[in-house]
Amino acid sequence: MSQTVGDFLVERLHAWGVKKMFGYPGDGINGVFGALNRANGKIEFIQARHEEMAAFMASAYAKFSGELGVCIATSGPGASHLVTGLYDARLDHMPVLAITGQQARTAIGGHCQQEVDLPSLLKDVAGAFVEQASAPAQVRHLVDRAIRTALGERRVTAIVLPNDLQEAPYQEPPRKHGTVHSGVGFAKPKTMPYEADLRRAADVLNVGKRVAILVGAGALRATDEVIAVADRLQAGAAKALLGKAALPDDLSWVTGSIGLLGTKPSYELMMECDTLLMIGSGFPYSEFMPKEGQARGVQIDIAPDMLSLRYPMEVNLVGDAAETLRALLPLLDPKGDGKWRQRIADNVSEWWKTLEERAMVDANPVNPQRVTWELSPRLPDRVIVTSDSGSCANWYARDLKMRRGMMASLSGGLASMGAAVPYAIAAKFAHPDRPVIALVGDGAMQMNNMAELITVAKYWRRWSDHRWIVCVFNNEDLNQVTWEQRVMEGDPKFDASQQIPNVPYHKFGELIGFKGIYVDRPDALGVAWDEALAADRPVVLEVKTDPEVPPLPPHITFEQAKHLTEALTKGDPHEGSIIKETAKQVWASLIPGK
Ligand SMILES: Cc1ncc(C[n+]2csc(CCOP(=O)(O)OP(=O)(O)O)c2C)c(N)n1
Ligand SMILES: [Mg+2]
Repeated sequence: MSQTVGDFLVERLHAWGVKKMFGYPGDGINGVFGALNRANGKIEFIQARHEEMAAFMASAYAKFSGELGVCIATSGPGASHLVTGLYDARLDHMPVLAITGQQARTAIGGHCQQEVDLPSLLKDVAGAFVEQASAPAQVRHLVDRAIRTALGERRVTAIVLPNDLQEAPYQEPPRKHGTVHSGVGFAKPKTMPYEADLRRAADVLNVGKRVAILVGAGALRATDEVIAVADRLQAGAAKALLGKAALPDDLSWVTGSIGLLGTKPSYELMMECDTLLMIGSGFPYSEFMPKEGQARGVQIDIAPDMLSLRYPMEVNLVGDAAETLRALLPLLDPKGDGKWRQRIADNVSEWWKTLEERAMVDANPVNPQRVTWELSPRLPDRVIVTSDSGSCANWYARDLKMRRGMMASLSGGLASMGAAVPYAIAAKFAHPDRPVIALVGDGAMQMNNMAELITVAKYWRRWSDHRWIVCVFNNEDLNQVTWEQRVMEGDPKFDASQQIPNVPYHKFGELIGFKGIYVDRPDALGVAWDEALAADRPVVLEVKTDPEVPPLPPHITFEQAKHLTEALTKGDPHEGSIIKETAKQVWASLIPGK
């Protein structure tokens, strides 16, 4: 059989170094699946339960491996299912290529079954490059450009392949007018600011007396460099959610997460600094940043469009974090008396005590903060942790102490529910020898994570480390939003939208061959984590948690507090069960600095 366009596509992806592809089949893309089959495992196909999950996997694979993520789906519904997962990659600046099928070229425009205008549908999310192929000789440069653009610009790109074209004989572009002759290969550039701009940055940083650093995902591969610069400047450092693994939490001057899900020392660091150095972060909430004019700012980012976006910076450096910091370091003067850093360290150690107290408060039946608090010291070396969007993201952000060598991520920019399990699956395909833990709310479990456990059941035996744990926070509530209704809007809980059915998640795990563990007593948590981490197979650890423990920001505003009070007095159906101790914590955290 001569080489089809499908065969060529697989061959070309392989030439680009693509090793894995996440997706779901359908007749609109059968020509490529036939080719994948004929290619005898040259590219491993990983079958998700749903195309959105495959796109989340591609996004997370890019995050955890540092390589291109690839997902594939059929025409029409398969392609439209991909969209949310692709937006996750887009908003977190991940290089992802989506390949989708399409109706036959002869049928396009004919209101055919499963015919969707895919270039238009994908135009926003894959705006950097989205093309529908119409001739065999075109496919070579479509693949080359789509991959080079995705890698070079850290964007989502898409190729739409009509199904008849996939089966057509491949043809190299003939040497004639109107053809394109592209090639394979991309070498990541070393992106560095000019010396004069580094000096301007150093001038700002050298005169600062109280330097605050904010790191994000862009600093994940610059841990040593950030530490060296922070030590030289005697600075404290806060971490945006996607940069959680950029700095270990056992350093006394690391204040942990920032923002709504963040810590009080991070808030204080930002409110009290006179100089801000922001590295590889698009952290969106400016109310957690210094007030305009309070601090002089220097920012380093690989993407020019992310500079001076959240705070007006004096020096804006386009550069790779590690390279730029390495070049900056010799220009920085060692700083003074260490008082600022000591103050930060004192705040941090105070805060860890507060977190412990909060985790130990009695709740009905289990305080969700205790779940992550007990996990934190038990985190195995080199673990990869993922979290879903929901109240568990608060506990993930605050309670888990990262150590050197660990990885952690979630759907950051899009903050989509349903990402934790596909992220944790992709983590295993990127690093089969690492233990993986996913933290998930029951709502997100019901939405789609539960089905994706079947994917784990299908593949876990081929992972060299079998530890794959999903911890489900069963609170029968869409709790993060319940609290947002109460605190942000001052409304009582709307049971019709918030209450969700009780499901025995651990039993579902057992049904499909996992170990199931159920915990409804706080003192059983430690043992449960130990058991889960010692298991020889994937685990569903289900914890019955209390929905009345508020996942409030470290410092909530007076307005929000007032709304909370109103909600409590306006006949919230759960008014009576708001535990007294928790209410006290809430009030204690209202006043900044207290
Ligand atoms: C796809 C999607 N839909 C809706 C939301 C809004 N949302 C954010 S958190 C949340 C509640 C999540 O509930 P659950 O998973 O049970 O976690 P909990 O907050 O109860 O711990 C909702 C509805 C979202 N972020 N993503
Ligand atoms: Mg819930």
